[in-house]
Amino acid sequence: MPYTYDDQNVFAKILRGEIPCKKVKETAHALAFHDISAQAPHHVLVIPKGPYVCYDHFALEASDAEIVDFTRTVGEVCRMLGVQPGEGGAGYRVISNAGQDGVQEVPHLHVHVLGGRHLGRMLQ
Ligand code: IU
Repeated sequence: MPYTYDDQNVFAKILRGEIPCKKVKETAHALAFHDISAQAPHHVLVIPKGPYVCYDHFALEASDAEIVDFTRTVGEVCRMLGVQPGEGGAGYRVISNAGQDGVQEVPHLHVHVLGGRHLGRMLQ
């Protein structure tokens, strides 16, 4: 087990219902909610319900059912927000920060879904 999961992190508390969130969607294995400090008109976080620290932890140790559910939830959130390109939306960005160099603030895997404005180039 390469990672130690801290079950006192804020997203663990949200999952346990100890802290409220503005829920967008909930499935068997995932929860999507609005980021409290939105960086774009649409800024939703999608987290798995299981105790995964970051993307590689989840991708390599979660069950197929968790991975499929989580991945589909990210896609469904994009469509719920109406940001999918070519179908009325104008696009989006999905980001997952990991560890110190990735500047990860909360040690529970989350992907940011950002949209609703031109997001600029991130990689040159
Ligand atoms: P990061 O990828 O770990 O750097 O980002 C964590 C995000 O979690 C950040 O955008 C915060 O605004 C967001 N967040 C939140 O939505 N609710 C909280 O209670 C806390 C952080 I603490």
